[in-house]
Amino acid sequence: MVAGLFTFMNAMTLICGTKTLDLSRPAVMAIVNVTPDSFSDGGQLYSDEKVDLDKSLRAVESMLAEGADIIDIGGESTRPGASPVTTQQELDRVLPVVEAIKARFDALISVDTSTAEVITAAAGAGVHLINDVRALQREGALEAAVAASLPVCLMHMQNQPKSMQSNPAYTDVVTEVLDFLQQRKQACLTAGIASEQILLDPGFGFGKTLQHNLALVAALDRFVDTGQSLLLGVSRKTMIGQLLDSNVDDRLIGSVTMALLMAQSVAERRAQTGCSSGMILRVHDVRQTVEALTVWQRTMDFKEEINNL
Ligand code: 8Y7
Repeated sequence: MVAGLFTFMNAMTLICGTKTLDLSRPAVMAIVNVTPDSFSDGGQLYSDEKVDLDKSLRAVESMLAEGADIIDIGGESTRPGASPVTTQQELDRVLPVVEAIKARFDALISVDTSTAEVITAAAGAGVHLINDVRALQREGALEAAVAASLPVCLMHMQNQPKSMQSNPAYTDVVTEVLDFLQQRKQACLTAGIASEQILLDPGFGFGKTLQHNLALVAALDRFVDTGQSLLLGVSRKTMIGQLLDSNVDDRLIGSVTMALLMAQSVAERRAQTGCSSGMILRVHDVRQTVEALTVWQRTMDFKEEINNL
């Protein structure tokens, strides 16, 4: 087969413990917040101040049916201004949901956490990927991730959730975010995590103004050129709201459009450079994102086919 513009040169596979994730095409990570206070879906999976397992399982079931490749379970809200949770609270929120999903579905699960104990317990319960908005900087987190032998996503955040949106400032946002991610990647390599197991994420909205976020979207080529697989999340975020002047419930089309645009620019850069790494899009609206990606991919595949005739 001739590799054309929109197929990656060497289809890549992420080894996720007992499962593998095909990253030759953009993968969709579905957001499942088991928090009472997340910004767009907080409390939806809560009843009587506790995680509602039945509701959570129904949400996961639909997301899988809609084509989610990964289920991302988070027990700490990182929305701007959110208060920290204790390790015990996080464990109590996350573990029962992970265990229930494992018992019922054959899903690829990621855990959204920065806490060493949660990484270790979640890995013990059989999760497949670690998604850390603090890039494994917390005490013991890197060691716990190494011991778990799972892929890790390192995300950039300026400051902490409580204060990050008060006055984000950079001299050169793209270079600073890239430098940080390279430095955290190096720490992971030194600790013994393989390069192919490290995903990088610019962290849209985490200590960033609209201008900063748009500068990062415009510079995706430079993130692709790191050779690492990328995880990108803009779903329902404030940046979409700012572009549309819309509330969190009216950001669906904007979020899907931005996701598709990022998928397109990453794919194009990869085709130009022959880079084989993958991309994961982290979203709330699985069905709509999968539909958009499918239409795009099918069209690009057709174009490639006729160009190869
Ligand atoms: C991201 C994330 C959130 C993101 C990665 C939200 C946990 C806020 N955003 N993880 N988490 N990347 N890797 O809007 O952009 O969902 S929480």
